Amino acid sequence: MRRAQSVYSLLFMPRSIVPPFAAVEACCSLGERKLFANAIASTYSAAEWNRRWWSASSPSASTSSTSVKVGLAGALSFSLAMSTAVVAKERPPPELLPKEVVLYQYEACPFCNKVKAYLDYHDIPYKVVEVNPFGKKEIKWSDYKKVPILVVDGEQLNDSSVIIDELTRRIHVDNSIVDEEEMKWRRWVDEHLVYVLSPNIYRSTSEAFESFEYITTHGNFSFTERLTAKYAGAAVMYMVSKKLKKKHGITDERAALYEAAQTWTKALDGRDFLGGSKPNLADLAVFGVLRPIRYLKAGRDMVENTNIGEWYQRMEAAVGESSRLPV
Ligand SMILES: N[C@@H](CCC(=O)N[C@@H](CS)C(=O)NCC(=O)O)C(=O)O
Repeated sequence: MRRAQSVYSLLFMPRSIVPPFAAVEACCSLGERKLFANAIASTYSAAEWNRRWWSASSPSASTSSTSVKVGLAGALSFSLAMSTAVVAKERPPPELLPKEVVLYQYEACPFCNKVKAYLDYHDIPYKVVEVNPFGKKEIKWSDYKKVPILVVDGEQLNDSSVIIDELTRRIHVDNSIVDEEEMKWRRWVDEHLVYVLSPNIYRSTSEAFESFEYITTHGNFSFTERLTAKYAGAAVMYMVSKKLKKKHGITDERAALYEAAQTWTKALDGRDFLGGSKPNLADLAVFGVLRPIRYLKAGRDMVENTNIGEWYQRMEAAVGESSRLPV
């Protein structure tokens, strides 16, 4: 795990190549669905977005007439609503809820998004402090210099998996059962899935721009940093992503993404979630790291070309509204 994490950091932070963009590279994926909706509002109307989603979920929908599409989308929407309505969020007993939770993060960081998916699903309210990746002055007080850092009632927790394990230990009344399958897939997320994302979101120059547009819009950058990161960052990451591909033996990044999505879908083995009728920590981890890319081209392609869409939609419904507190 340790090894994988440090390799990951190096992977996304070839400082020798682009020192100023270290953090941007480290966080190869891109922010929450809700926030992203604003970013893409100028590109897709809600109706257009729905159309894309549903035509992706159902091959027949994309080839049929508009009216059939609308009808099918409605029917699918309805049946999905029916099938997801029963999945309630898991709320910890109020007496176990922490009183104050602060997440130090980069909006686009996959590890931070894993933690957010966990907090959202468990309805644990949290404040967010967006760290400026250039100076990191927001975490000057900490010896640990990566994000996420979660401060729970004044206590600092570092590293996404440690944070999730520790919160689970605290809020779950019965957490004695070790689920090997869940652990295996959580490791798969940290050791495999995250590595496939970066080459995909910086795959072409236009995708690199799309990614940096989001990163720089939602991260904590000054005006000048934003401009520099956006243009130079996109160009650099386009090139760096080619190196990353090679380093991880990826020949076709999209094929690797689709394969990962199909591998995950296969692991579900007909269940709604890996956890059965409700998500477990592996479901939340996969969802957390995919959520930021879902509405980028890579994520759209993934949904259109694999069977992951229905599970993803169930997860969106199960995780529900974010419990992030307004500042
Ligand atoms: N194993 C850690 C990895 C955290 C990590 O690598 N975070 C990146 C951001 S995605 C980071 O903070 N890199 C250091 C930097 O930006 O300088 C975890 O799971 O939380």
